[in-house]
Order: sequence, then structure tokens, then C-alpha cells
Amino acid sequence: MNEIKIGIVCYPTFGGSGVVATELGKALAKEGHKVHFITYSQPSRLDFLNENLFYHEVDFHSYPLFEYPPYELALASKMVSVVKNERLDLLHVHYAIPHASAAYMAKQILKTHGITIPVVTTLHGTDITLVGKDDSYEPVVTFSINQSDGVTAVSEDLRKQTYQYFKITNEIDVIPNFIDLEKFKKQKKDHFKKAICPNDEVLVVHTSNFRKVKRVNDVIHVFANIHKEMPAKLLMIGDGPERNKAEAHCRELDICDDVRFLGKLEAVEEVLSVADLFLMPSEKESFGLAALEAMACEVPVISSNAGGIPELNIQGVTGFMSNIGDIEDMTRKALFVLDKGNLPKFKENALKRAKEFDISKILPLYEAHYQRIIEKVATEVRI
Ligand code: GMT
Repeated sequence: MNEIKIGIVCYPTFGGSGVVATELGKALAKEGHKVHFITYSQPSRLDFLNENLFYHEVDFHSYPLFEYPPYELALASKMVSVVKNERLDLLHVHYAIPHASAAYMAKQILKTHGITIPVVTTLHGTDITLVGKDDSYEPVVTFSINQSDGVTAVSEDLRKQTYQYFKITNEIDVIPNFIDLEKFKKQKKDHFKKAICPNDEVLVVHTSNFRKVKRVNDVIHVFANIHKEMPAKLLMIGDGPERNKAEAHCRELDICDDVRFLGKLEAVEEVLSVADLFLMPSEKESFGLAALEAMACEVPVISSNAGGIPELNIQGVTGFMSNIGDIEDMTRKALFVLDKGNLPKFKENALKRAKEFDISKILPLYEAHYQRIIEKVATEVRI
């Protein structure tokens, strides 16, 4: 495939959309494409050097008049300068708000400079299912999706929900999230497991940004039920608004000695490598990247059946799904998976399923999408 110069715009934080965007950029750079990240700070997973990777920080100056600093304008201006100076072929924005509308503005400005830049928007989840459909954003989100030259969604469910909630005139391609199995492969960490579980307890893990939609209290509840039946430890990875409540909940249930809140971690794969079960009871989840990361480390998943999770977690094979909030059912299923006679098969199946989402399978879908959109826009310009 010919080299493409791509500008990637994303949230540089630990959230799933930022992780997907950063890992995608790294993989594209390894394939020989030139990738320019345009974000307000260095993406947390942009952790290696490659001659094809570039980072442009959005210059952002506040002013006492601005109660709400206009970040979107600074971002659009940065996009204009990077597209012009680096002669980019395409802009790929992750998470519609405010990246898709900033890209639209940049595109219009660039037109006045005689430059046409194709824009691809990837929808990740809450930009559609929660924040995007709110009246305060909906018109802008609808407009900017319809004005994008290419649109992708990370699951079939998210694609359907986008058509359901917005008046979309554009085609949406589904390109599922992916995993780099080289990085996320189970590591031999026996000493680590021994330190966390000195008495051979089972190890349950949850990773998220601890927002309401993640239902972290359900994690604590399900774990407390497992804990009643067998020696078990819980590791909570990540941080966010619901963490304090979750910690208080552990104190109420008197399980603090067996629960550790680790905060934000760079190398989640090290913890996942020693885990026996992953809990994802989310109320909304367009894909469930954290569950895929667990599966790649051979960890079965007990999850809700929200959003796009059924496209990843296979009932009775890679783990189980229950209705949102059905703690008793999740507990029953977790105990079944953790049974010594059942666990090895579930672990094996989890890895097998994760292999279907390896980056080597998904990257060509993005490359083909870029190529198609670049050609489509070039044809429109010629007409
Ligand atoms: O889950 C979050 O709150 C973070 C959010 C994000 O955009 O950073 O995650 C969304 O995008 C991920 C990557 O595509 C998906 O795996 C998550 O399922 C999705 N989260 C939700 O839909 C709640």
C-alpha cells in the first residue's frame, strides 16, 4: 500500500478512544505511513520512537474573558497548520465531540487555501450513546458526522444506535477495535501472582475510568459474593468519579483486605497476565476494549450484555453475559467460570477469540477505508 500521511486527532488520556487512536497510529507508522498526532498533550500510549511518528501539541492560551476556553478553535487552527505544513493526505478524528466539528472547520478553512483534506470520523460510544444525543450537542454531532468524508463505528451496535438517534445521511462502516497480541500476551509473572495471592486465591480484575456507566459498585457486589464462596482477591485498575463510592462500598461490605485500588496503570497487561476473571458490568459499552485486553491475556469475562459487548464476549464460551445490574446472575456465572474444572477451557477460548481482533487483521481495514475515502474525495474535486 502507498504511504499515506495521516493526522490523528484524539483524547490523549487513558480512555478507550484515545488508546485505540494511539495504537492505530503506532501500527500505521510501523507499516510505513507517516502519522501526525494532534492532541492537547502527549497520548499516554505514545510510548515508543519511530521515524514515522510525529506529535503536535495544540497551542492553547486562555484569557480572563473566557469562562469556557475555546479549545475547539485552537484545535481547528492546529489542524490547519499541520495539514498545510506537513502536506497531510487525510485527517482521522476519534470521538465525534468536538473533534469532528473542529475537523469540519479546518477543512473549510483549508479550502480557502486551495487545499482539500478528506476527513474520517470514528465513533467510539459515548459520543453517540450518551453525550452526543443530548440536545446540547445533537445538531452539531449530526452535522459533523454527515459532513465527514468517511465514518466508522467500532461495533455493529454503535452503527445501529447512530442511525437510530441521529438523522444520518452518510454511510457508516464498522471497523471493530483491535489488540496488539504481541504486547498483550500473557506474561509469566508467577512471583507477582504469589505476592498478590499468597494463599492461591483467585484473582478478579476490573479496569475502567470509574464513570457511572461502568457500574463499579456492581463489580464490588459481584466480587463480595464470589469472596463468600472461595478465597479471592480483587484488583481495581483506573480512576474516576465513582472510585470514592466504590471504596466506601468495600468498607461497608468488610472486604477491604482483599480489594486493592491500583489507580491508573500504564502496563495493564502485567496485571491481566495473572488474573483469573475480568468483570465488566457496564450500563453502556460500544465495544468493551478493556475486556478484549483481558481476553488477550487469557482472562475470561463476566459482563453485562450492553451495547456492543455481545459482539466480543461469547456467551458460555469466552465467559458469560447477564442483564445490566443482575448481580445474582453475574455471581452464579462467575462461580461457574472460576470452578477449577471449567477455568482452563474458558481461558483458552478467551485467547482464541482475542486473536480474531489482532491488529494484523484490523489494520488493513483502516488502510482500505483511508484509500477509498482519499480516492472518493479526489474524484469529487475533479468533478
Ligand atoms: O468507556 C469509556 O468511558 C471511554 C470511552 C472513550 O471513548 O474513551 O470508551 C468508548 O470507546 C472505547 C474504544 O472504542 C470502547 O471500547 C468503549 O466500549 C466505549 N465506551 C462506551 O461506549 C461507554
